[in-house]
Amino acid sequence: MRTKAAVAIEAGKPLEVMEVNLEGPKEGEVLVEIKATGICHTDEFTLSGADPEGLFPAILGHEGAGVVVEVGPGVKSLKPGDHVIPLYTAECRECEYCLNPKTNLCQKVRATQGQGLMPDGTSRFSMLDGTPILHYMGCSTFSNYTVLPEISLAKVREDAPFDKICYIGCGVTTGIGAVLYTAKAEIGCRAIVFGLGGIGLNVIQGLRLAGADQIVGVDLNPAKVEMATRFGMTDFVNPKEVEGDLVPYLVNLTKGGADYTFDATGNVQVMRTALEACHKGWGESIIIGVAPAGAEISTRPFQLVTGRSWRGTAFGGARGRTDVPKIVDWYMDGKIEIDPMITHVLPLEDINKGFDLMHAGESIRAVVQY
Ligand code: NAD
Ligand code: 022
Ligand code: ZN
Ligand code: ZN
Repeated sequence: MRTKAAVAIEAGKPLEVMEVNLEGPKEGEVLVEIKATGICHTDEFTLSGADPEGLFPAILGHEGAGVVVEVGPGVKSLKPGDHVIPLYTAECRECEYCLNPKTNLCQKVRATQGQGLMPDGTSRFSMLDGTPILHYMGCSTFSNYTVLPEISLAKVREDAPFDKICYIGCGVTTGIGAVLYTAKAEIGCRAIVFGLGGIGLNVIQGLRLAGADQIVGVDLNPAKVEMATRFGMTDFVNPKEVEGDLVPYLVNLTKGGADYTFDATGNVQVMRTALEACHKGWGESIIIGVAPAGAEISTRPFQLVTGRSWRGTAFGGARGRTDVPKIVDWYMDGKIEIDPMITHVLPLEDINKGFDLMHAGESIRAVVQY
């Protein structure tokens, strides 16, 4: 078939909206009509050329929601008409990783996904002249129709609006999951969230859900205060307005250090501050932000010897097929909010404007509606 898609032709160039060829689903694969897709940081990271593993030409996009159109041979868990959210972290439920409760990093399709290919080692997308186009993070949601492995789709309820739940495909689940699945934060805890963007705001609402007593937000941009307060932030700190070292200031504010800190900036200096602002003896710091290629973190080992832990999370530690449908329910039940964070809605033709808005820090989340 043919479908309209925004294609990343090469690094550093805007996406080009065009018709492309899409082959039908093979063994274990599913054809999905994408109804809405969010524009997230890593799409821009890849398009800009900063990602050393970035491949071209490719159809980017890893945050979306849509409807199953056709299932390939052997597909048992989905049927045409089912509503789904694509998963850049699959859940096969049978690999060594899926069987270990300590991780969500299913490895079943990891190798081919990283090469921009389907599990059989080929691509379903091509240019009208036949040039192959690569998949991206197993999702390629910047296409009106896309093909994914069955294990890379979460089936969700049919009354949930696509233009909102697409955000659960990355930002919402990453932020809330980091609190509930990775940190397993307890009622009454104190926490600090560094970076109040599309991820940090969801960490804040995850902490509110967990029953945290104190939720300190840290950001260089005071324009983030209003939204963060709405989502549950109790104290705001602008590092530019703190005289002297930020660590003792935060330790004092949290009465000895935070039980949990979260980096949602991707800045390695911030990651160090986040670790050191943890409480002696038990504080845990969780890295969510993806740092530039080759970056390194450092601290004095004494910080760890004295009982602080440094951890990280991918996709909030969520097991997509199991946890994403629950998060959609939480949204529909009013336990979490999404609507105020979707600051812009655009047609596919304007997708590059969405990247500009993100770059300028003007959007929390821009969503493309097909
Ligand atoms: P964003 O740009 O919307 O937000 C980042 C925020 O950090 C901004 O508000 C900015 O003002 C603030 N900031 C920047 N430098 C700062 C500093 N030195 N001190 C304090 N605040 C600072 O980005 P986002 O969409 O929220 O994503 C945040 C990070 O999370 C990115 O690195 C992204 O790649 C990563 N991410 C990771 C995962 C995962 O699974 N681990 C998933 C999604 C996103
Ligand atoms: C999503 N991310 C950033 C913004 N939006 C993001 C980027 C990378 C990861 C998670 C979220 C990530 C963390 C750890 C890994 N990845 C490796 C997991 C593994 O090796 O099993 C990651 C993922 C997918 C891909 C690359 C890196 C990919 O498909 N190319 C989950
Ligand atoms: Zn993302
Ligand atoms: Zn698995």
